[in-house]
Amino acid sequence: IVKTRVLRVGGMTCVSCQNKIEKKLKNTAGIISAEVSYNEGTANVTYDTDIISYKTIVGVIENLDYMVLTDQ
Ligand code: 9UX
Repeated sequence: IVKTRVLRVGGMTCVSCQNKIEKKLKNTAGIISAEVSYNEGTANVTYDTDIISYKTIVGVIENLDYMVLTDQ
């Protein structure tokens, strides 16, 4: 099953943060597409639930030292 979720990400303080998170998400198995916005403070992630869980995606972002505040 393919799902898309929008996560609210805290801790991005410049556009390089956005690119760093986006690159990591795109290189993560099971994530089909990822768009991170520094301006919006969001990560829009489309993923295959057979391969990766939502919790694992949250963990990928947190391991880069950003916070997932809520999802919308
Ligand atoms: Mo910008 Mo983000 O100088 O980790 S890259 S703060």
